[in-house]
Amino acid sequence: MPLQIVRNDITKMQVDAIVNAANPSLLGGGGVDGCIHRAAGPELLAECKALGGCDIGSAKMTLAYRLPCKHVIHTVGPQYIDGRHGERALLASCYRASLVLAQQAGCGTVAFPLISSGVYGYPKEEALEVAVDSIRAFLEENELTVYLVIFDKKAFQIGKQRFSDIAAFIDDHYVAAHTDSRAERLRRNPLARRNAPEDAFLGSAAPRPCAAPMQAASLDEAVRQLDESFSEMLLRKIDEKGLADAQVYKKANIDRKLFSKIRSDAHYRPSKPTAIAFAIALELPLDETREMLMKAGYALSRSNKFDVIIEYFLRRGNYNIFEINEALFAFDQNLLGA
Ligand code: AR6
Repeated sequence: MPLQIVRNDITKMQVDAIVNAANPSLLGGGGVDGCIHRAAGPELLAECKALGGCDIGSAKMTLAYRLPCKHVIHTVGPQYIDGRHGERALLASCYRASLVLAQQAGCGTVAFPLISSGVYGYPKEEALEVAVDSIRAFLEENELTVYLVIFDKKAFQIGKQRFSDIAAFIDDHYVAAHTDSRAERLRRNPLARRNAPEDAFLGSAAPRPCAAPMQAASLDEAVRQLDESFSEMLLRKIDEKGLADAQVYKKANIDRKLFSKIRSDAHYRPSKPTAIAFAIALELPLDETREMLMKAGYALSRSNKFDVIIEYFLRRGNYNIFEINEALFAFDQNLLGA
């Protein structure tokens, strides 16, 4: 998956390069900078001393010494004043400059902390948005795997405001399906369902019946009469929409190798997050998404928080996979993509 949000200590990431949220002296400090210097050992500071500092929004690269990665890219984020002092452009420039350096050094995998969101005071939600937007823009043109490493979920209150309407949607649908006494009554007395208008929505979540009854005379024949597969439907939809393969797999946050595998194997069975990622990249409405998932043997249910969050976005026609992944992350769910 080209962009993944993970919870970890960045000094533990086994990638080609990790990024340090440094200060203009590059001589170490607190926060993630302190962690990286402690884990790398004194040789890192010695190399940093020779770099002559770094401007805000720029980046410089060193070796990683005792860290499990190959390089450390030191970038200097802006100190947040009020958002009207060019902070956003400078922060975006940190991500871009670091990614350019990583690519020039031949790195295939890079891990970022949430730059400026600690000592430098950038509000975490906005810092996350700038990080995701900047990384996504770079990945549209370049093939890299990027990890955005979130250290402290508790301090990171993204669930609170930005996703409050998703939380409400989950409460209404997922929680109701599990705890609502009304749902329990309906389970015991399915006939009551007919008189329950608000249940039309729940009903629409049920899997659709198969299009045509099976006509095969023997099992052998039945197996030969398989419907269009997931991979065939995917390729057909790409063609129907006049899209290029790369547009779709990049939008789906899927790497090229996996896409080639799916393209060359008509019976490839993707994971559920991968199948959904393609449906989202193709901007399929809810019913077609369900159909595509069914081809891979999956359904969207109201008994699963992950599914309810996906449904929330599909119902709103929001096909921004990175935004969906931020929400999935906030609710501790698997992310979309490979
Ligand atoms: N792994 C991943 N993320 C971490 C880790 C870690 N081990 N430790 C902290 N974070 P900050 P800044 C997160 O303050 O705001 C230093 O003194 C942390 O939760 O490290 O860019 C420098 O020398 C926060 O979300 O960097 C500069 O003077 C994010 O990393 C100044 O701080 C960034 O927090 C830079 O401030």
